[in-house]
Amino acid sequence: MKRIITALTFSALFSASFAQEIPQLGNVLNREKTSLNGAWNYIVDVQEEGYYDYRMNPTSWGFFLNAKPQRPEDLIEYDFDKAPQMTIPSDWNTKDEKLFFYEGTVWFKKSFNYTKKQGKRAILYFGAVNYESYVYLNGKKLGRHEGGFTAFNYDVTDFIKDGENFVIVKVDNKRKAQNVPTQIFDWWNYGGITRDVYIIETDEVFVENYNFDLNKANKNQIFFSVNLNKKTAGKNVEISIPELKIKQTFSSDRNGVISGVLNVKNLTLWSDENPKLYGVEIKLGTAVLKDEIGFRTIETEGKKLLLNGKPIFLRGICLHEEKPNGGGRANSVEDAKQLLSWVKELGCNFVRLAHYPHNEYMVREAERQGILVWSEIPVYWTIAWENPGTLLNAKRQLSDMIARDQNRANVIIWSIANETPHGQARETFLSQLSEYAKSLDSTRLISMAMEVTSAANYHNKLQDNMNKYVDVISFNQYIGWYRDVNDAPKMTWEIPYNKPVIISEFGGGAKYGYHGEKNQRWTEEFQENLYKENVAMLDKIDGLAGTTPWILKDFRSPRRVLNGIQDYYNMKGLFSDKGEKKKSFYIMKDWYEKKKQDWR
Ligand code: GCB
Repeated sequence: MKRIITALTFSALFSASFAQEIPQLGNVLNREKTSLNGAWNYIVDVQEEGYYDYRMNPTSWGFFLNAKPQRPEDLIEYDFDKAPQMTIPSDWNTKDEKLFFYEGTVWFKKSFNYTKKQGKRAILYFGAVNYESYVYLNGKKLGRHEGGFTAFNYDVTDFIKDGENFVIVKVDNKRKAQNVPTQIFDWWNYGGITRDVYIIETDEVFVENYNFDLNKANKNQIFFSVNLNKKTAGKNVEISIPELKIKQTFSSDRNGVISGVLNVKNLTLWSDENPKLYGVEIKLGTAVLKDEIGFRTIETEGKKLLLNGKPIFLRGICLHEEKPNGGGRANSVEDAKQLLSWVKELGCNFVRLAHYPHNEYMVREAERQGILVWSEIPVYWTIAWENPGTLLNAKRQLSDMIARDQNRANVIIWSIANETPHGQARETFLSQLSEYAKSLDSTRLISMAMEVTSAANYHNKLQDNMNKYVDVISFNQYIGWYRDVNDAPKMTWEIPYNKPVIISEFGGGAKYGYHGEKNQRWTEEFQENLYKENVAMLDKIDGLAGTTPWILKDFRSPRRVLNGIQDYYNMKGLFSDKGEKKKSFYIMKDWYEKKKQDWR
């Protein structure tokens, strides 16, 4: 059984001075809540004037005070209510054309009416804010959060009022060397409040998070664990799974934890072919938290990957969290459905959600559709390996990612890094991350996208000291793009570890509708040929358990500046940004069709 994941320890360590930050609540989508999505006013603050002014005149100036002139002669040089509005959640880059390339500070304000409810706690929740945020309620600081793709929440019961309230968030997406990710990365640094904002209403004692796991050794047993927000003994929690005729009451221990085993019969296991979910209800007092949970096992055996004890081949694809058609950051069921419809057309049963945790809609929709998930934290390329704060930050992002998705049956791999240059400091850092991930969740597999470093005489040998810290060996290779495509047929591969192998990236760029000879860069024919050569080569890799080519659709990146071809898009998509299929799509689709037949 694994430990239930709450981010408590890390919240405490990481932002010790802000007492109101509480562990991330699980299953936020199904809780009683008021949405703060919608129109927010915003002020672009290139020079951090919002702070500077506060230092000059702390009684009235800091932007977070939302001050208004009291007398005609009062000087206040900002006014949120006269500032433009932006729909939240979103990213400022695609919502305001003046901010397309902007990386810096923007202040956001939302006023809202609230009626306090007797005996209820109010928790202010942010699904994600990229990258650093300072949050204030009615002029009082709640806390600071770092990391652009994970959720955080504050208990605001003592800060919220009856009647009008205002939340102000200072968002800063400037790149910094010690950040996770660091300064250089190959995707758009979409800034803003990019996921949902809610006030969640709970009882005084409430279920903070929970997990349910199938016992690997006995598929008639489900382990479960429920965490209350308070260390209170003797609280009764009723667990029901009506379809399995389970309805049992358990009592909390003195740590406010309820754990046990549910005995079940004739369980239908969740799989890519039959994504069966069971309605689960967790009742504490009159509060009922509902979820839909699937039960399955995921393990390795030598070079095999076993889902529910049976070998599986992962027919995957990488994707970024980006709306189709230049629309910026994705964050809705509709976005998820659109992107996953392309994934399905390709014949996939697996997605690598690169290179950071994606929104909850995506993971849940994939789960409903029987699509397995690789979920990753943005430890990408060169990280400040020797900076203790960077490690703490990466660990926090890891525990928050796990805390949110620990009940999703489709998530089978936690990835701790992508393409990190070898060295002692990197290994010290990553081995700690891996051990930490295992200590939080022993039921899933750990991996990371490695690189092949030696390729002498067309012999590729993977050598990475991190091999012992992962359950699945994954690596990226770009033969045909960053290396000559004619090399592909000559290549031999040696992966000297007795673990399943996933090729976590391969591919090359093409502009949809641009045609020519197969040796002409950027044509669909070039990319098509690259895919043909690659799949033929991949078939020769011993222990190949899956592939996730790079990438589902073209996506925005500031690195990709070739005019007339890239225009700030990475063009390696099998689909264009508008969803047009390039020729390479059909190569991959056919190959996956064969894999599906072969692995039946
Ligand atoms: C990689 C990176 C990915 C890039 C890709 C590329 O190896 O992992 O983030 O976008 O290559 O297009 O070069």
